[in-house]
Amino acid sequence: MLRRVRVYEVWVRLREGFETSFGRTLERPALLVRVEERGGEEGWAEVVAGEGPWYSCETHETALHVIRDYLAHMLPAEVEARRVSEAFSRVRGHEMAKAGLEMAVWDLEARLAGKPLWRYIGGVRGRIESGVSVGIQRSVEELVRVVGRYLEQGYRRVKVKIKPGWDVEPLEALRREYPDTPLQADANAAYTLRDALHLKRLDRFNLLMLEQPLHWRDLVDHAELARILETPICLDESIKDAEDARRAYRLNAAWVINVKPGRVGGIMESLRIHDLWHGVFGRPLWIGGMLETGVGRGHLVALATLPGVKYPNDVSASDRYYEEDIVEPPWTLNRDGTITAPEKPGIGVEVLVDKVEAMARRVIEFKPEG
Ligand code: OSB
Ligand code: MG
Repeated sequence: MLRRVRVYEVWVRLREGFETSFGRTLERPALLVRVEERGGEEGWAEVVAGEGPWYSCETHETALHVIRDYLAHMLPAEVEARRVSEAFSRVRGHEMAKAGLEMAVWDLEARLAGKPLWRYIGGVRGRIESGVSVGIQRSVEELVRVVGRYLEQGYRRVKVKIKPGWDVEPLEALRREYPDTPLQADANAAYTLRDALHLKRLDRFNLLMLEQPLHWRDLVDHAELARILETPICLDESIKDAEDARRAYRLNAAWVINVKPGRVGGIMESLRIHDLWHGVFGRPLWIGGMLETGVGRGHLVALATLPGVKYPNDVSASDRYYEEDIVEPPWTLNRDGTITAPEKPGIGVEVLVDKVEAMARRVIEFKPEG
């Protein structure tokens, strides 16, 4: 029985700017969702929409609007986590806004059951493989240095952001310096099919995969590109639900999917994609990140324990992103490049509520219906 929902708008500053083909981020909004149940138990999650509509159509402002004016009135007080997304089905899109509410209910429900969220959703491993996503740097030398620092810390694979003019050269330098490091590239939709022969040059770097090279809504051109490249194609932006995953499989547009719960509307849809892509199609996936605070990362850690997760994840330690996290304990990297999935209930870390309340620029509050 949900008694109250609060959404805190906080802004967090990254230790270093994060640059992709769509722009540079130094500070980002995080909408922290806190659901409270009658008995006093709480659940937490994070809306990952950015400041601008660059990675997706959503922004933190659209998410606040859609939560306050629509989703708040659709969330029943008496609801199971697995049914929250159904309650929102009349709203088209706005997956990140929906996911924030849905995932907070999952955290709450797992806590009420006294189970870690990862066990509650069917996870099978107590440690997840951690990779690091490295933004576009000022120079190739700087990139090689930054990557070297992460490898010393133990990260199991490196993903580098690429775009036209920043692709062959940086990857060549990384391969020269780190010949055996598991390496992959993410273009965030910066190319078109006309670049196919240029992208073919990446084949010689033995990348684990090439993530979202083409248009953010495309499947057909990715299928064409997949026939030309040896490097496996991974889709991120193009997969918004399990239906998209089915289409991608039918077209052979991707070998692997980067599942981000925020992008697909929450944990339930992530599980659907997992069960289809891995369970039915027998293909691998992994869990991506959106530079989450420790709150959102808790949900990513839980999802990364699922059996179909076969590659290292974009789930790094707290200190890769932030000077100080807003959870206790912060997420840390084990020496073997893994992150431990906690045995405590829910996401397994405590939110520093006083700190969040002090940081909040806006708070919206509502009582679920019923
Ligand atoms: O495309 O995977 C992406 C961050 C923001 C927006 C899009 C992406 C990313 C990352 C960061 O690659 C992954 C992380 O949270 O470590
Ligand atoms: Mg990506």
